[in-house]
Amino acid sequence: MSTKRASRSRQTGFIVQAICAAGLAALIMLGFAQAAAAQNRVANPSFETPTLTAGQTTTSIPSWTVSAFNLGGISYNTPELTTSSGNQWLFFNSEISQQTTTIIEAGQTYTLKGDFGVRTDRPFPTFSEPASLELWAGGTAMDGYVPGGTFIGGTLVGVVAGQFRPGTFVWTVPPGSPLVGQRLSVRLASAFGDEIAADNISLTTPSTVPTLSEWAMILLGLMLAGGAAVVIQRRRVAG
Ligand SMILES: [Ca+2]
Repeated sequence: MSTKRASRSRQTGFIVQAICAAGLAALIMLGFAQAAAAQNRVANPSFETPTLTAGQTTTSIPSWTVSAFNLGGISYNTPELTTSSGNQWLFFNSEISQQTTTIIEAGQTYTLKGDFGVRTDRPFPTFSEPASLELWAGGTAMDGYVPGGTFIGGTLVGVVAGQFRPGTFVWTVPPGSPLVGQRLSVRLASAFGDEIAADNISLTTPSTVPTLSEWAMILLGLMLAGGAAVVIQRRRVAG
């Protein structure tokens, strides 16, 4: 192989590496952007604040409002009930609510999720669907309720001793909805007043359509790749 050809081969190799690096960077940036778009709108969603140690419980539930009748709080994982979402979970026997900073947008789809369970040493249930996961619009979150708010909808989750089971409620804002512009709130309730546990609450919007900044990053990646391809072509012609 001649010196000139070897040099050209090295240059081509470098350009190919540069294209791969630019493509990888664009993908990473896109990944971050999509993660941001799927951001959970619920504060203290997994009840990991305040931080407890094994065996501890607290009646403090930051970022949430709680009914005066509630006898619950936050517990560290116990042998009677362990969650896959962090080290702590909520236990309650009445209502708990939180107003998010999310404003209802026309045509948007909101997905509310939560996991519910009960300790093996608190066996009930006579009833099969005791946990209520609810989405509300407007009003103010107070004392575990959303006074002045509009109940959008929700789901009932039957709990099983010793494990958390998921519940999901999806709402797409209908055309002409008078709720557009109002804040979304999340409310959890123990439908029959028995102690149940909750964890891993999330409120998200889909990220299937790239945002303007995502399109900009895709365009940047394509321009870098296209520019490098032109350079290779020119060097081949020159060689
Ligand atoms: Ca948790």
